[in-house]
Amino acid sequence: MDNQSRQLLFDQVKKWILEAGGHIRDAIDEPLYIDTKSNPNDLVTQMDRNTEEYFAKKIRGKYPNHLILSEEGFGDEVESLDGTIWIIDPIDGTMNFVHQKRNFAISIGIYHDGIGEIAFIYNVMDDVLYSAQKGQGAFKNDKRLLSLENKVSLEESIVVLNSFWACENQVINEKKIQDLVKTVRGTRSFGSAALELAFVAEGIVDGYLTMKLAPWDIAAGAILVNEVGGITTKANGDPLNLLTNNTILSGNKQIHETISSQFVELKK
Ligand code: 2AM
Ligand code: CA
Ligand code: CA
Ligand code: CA
Repeated sequence: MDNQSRQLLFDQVKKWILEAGGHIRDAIDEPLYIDTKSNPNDLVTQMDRNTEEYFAKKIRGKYPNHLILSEEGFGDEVESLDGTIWIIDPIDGTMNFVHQKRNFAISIGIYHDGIGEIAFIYNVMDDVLYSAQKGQGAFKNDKRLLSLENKVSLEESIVVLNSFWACENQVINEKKIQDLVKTVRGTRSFGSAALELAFVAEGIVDGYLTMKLAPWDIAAGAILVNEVGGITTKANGDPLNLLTNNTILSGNKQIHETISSQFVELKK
């Protein structure tokens, strides 16, 4: 994608995401209709669906050749990363949205032939917009984010980790995760993968390890982290596959290398 096309697209996405966020803020105290999906804790509301439908209509109206890969069913059956693909999570952190009415985000990553071109993560209630364009750095509102410092030791780092993975589980050796918890300065869990990746890019946490995320959870965040010199891969260091679920390890390069080589032992 050339710089001018990317900039035009970027400006359009920015307008739409701010508008969609405004709609959510305006309706934040209206009654929610909450359904469950794969299990009783897997929530979805009319706001998730309405927001995704808003983007799908706008995109199909203006960019009929683009494809949409999204969570709530308004997107396309995307089977390859060829062409221009919008990877959208209309509300990332639905549990936070329902229980806290804050700490959730709209996440949009735009990929062209598999290359991350544009990223937006919008913390709706705080009105904080993280954004990036390929090769041009990352921003928090109008402020450019600094390059990640690679010399932070694990002992002085804060790592985002859901405590679930330190409990007995089928996916990762929990003893090693317990070692990680004991080694780092602190752990955090914010309940929105998109915001957690944005926090890695902002440098307010140093790493993020989790075992199951969908493409729309990570598409924008991986671009943001990349633009500040960090790295996002599967937990074992393999490249991400944006067409399937992934395990995730993100952070500055040093923390990434230390965690993946010393603390990640997958069970299968
Ligand atoms: P969501 O709110 O859009 O569903 C919560 O720790 C994070 O994990 C959120 O980003 C949440 O996204 C995501 N998440 C929740 N359930 C998931 C699942 N079954 N697969 C992948 N990601 C999930
Ligand atoms: Ca969900
Ligand atoms: Ca999500
Ligand atoms: Ca979602």
